[in-house]
Amino acid sequence: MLLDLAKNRHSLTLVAALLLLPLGACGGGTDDHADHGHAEGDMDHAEEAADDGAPRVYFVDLENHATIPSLINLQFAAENFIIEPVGDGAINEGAGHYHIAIDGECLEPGIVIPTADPWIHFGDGSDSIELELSPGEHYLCLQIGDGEHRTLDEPGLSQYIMVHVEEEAAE
Ligand SMILES: [Cu+2]
Repeated sequence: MLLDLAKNRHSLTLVAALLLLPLGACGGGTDDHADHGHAEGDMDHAEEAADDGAPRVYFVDLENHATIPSLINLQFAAENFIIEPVGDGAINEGAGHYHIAIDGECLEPGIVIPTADPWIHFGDGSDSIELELSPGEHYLCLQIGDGEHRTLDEPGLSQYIMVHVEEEAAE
C-alpha cells in the first residue's frame, strides 16, 4: 500500500511537469497569433455588415445629422424582418411593427413601448408618417415592437438619429 502511493505520487509529478512545459510554450505563441487573426476578422466583418442577414430597420433617405424641411414625410424600411399589423396580441418571431419617438430615446430590449408621448405606434403595419417639426434640432428613434409592442433584443431593430430642421422660408 505505502509503496503504491509513493509510486503514484512520483508519476503524477512527472505528468504535471510534462504538461506544464508544452502549455507554457504554446501560450506565448498562440497569443500573438490570435491577436493578429482577430483584427483581420473584425475588418472583414465590418465590410459585410450591410448584408449579413441580421434584421435591421432604418429611416429611408435620412441620415444622422441631416438637414430637413419642417414638413417631412418620414419613411421606414426593414431588412430581414417582417413588418405586420398588430393582431390579437400574437407574437410572431421575426415580425413586428414600427414605432417612432420624437425627441425621445430608444428603449432597452424587453420593454413594452408606451402608447403615450413621445411614442407613435404604427400598429396597422404602415411605414410612413407626415410630420411637422419645429425648427432646430430633433432626435428621432425608430424602433420595432413585437405583437405586444415589446422591444426586441436585436441591435439592428432600432435607429436613433438627430436631424436639423430648417427655419421655414418666409412667404
Ligand atoms: Cu406598438
